[in-house]
Amino acid sequence: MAELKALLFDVDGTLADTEKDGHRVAFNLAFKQAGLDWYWDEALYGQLLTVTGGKERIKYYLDQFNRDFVKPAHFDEFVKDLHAAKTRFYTQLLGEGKIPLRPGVARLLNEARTHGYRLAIATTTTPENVTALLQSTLGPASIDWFELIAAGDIVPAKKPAPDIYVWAMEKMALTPAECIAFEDSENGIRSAKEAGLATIITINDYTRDHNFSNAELVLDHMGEPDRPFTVLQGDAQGHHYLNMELVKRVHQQANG
Ligand code: XBP
Ligand code: MG
Repeated sequence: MAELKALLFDVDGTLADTEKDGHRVAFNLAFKQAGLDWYWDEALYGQLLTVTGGKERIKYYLDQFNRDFVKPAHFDEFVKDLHAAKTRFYTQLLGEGKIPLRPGVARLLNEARTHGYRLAIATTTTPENVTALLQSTLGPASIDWFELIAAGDIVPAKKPAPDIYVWAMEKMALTPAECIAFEDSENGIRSAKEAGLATIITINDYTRDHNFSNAELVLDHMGEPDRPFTVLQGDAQGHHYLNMELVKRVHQQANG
């Protein structure tokens, strides 16, 4: 049986609740700055999350929810510029310390490092967004905790395609049986599962009704010793917060 060597983390929704008060707000600021009258409220944004990737999401919005908008010439450039502005607003919001890590995330990362596990990020978001989040929550040195930050357009097919996980494991010379993934969404678990990975889910408000039937474990959050998680699916084997012992057991059972 393969030994667990690496933990692969999604970012948005998993490490932090970035969507509603981060990405969504940044998109709206970018639209306003560009003189567009578009506004993505919380409910609409939930629907737009069907599509991963900010540029892809803007195009999906226009195709599905704002068909009257007359697309300018050089449409791809227009979307790219709008998205670059969104990234500036988003990283600025993170820099202001507005978005904390979810419960248990910092603790689990520290424990994994102490025990010599390899860490990596596999996300569809823009690379600058990942470094800004790590910097603002765990400090500048934390970027080096991660052997690899696989992010954004590095693979053309974003989640739910498995490509970002496959790419990360190839770079790290690891097999799926040597890794475990942490995700929060249906697109995320589809990507991780298609890449052959055991997956632990922590849900959030946007993803609680998603289909996680093939997840090894589904929790409301990772939990802390004084803030137990609720198990929504799977067996937490008597644990009340996610630590490396439980992660290892989940991995073992999935790969046994
Ligand atoms: C995250 C996303 C991202 C962000 C926006 O998905 O879908 O697109 O919402 O980021 P996951 P960018 O958590 O599955 O990685 O605007 O930088 O693309
Ligand atoms: Mg996510």
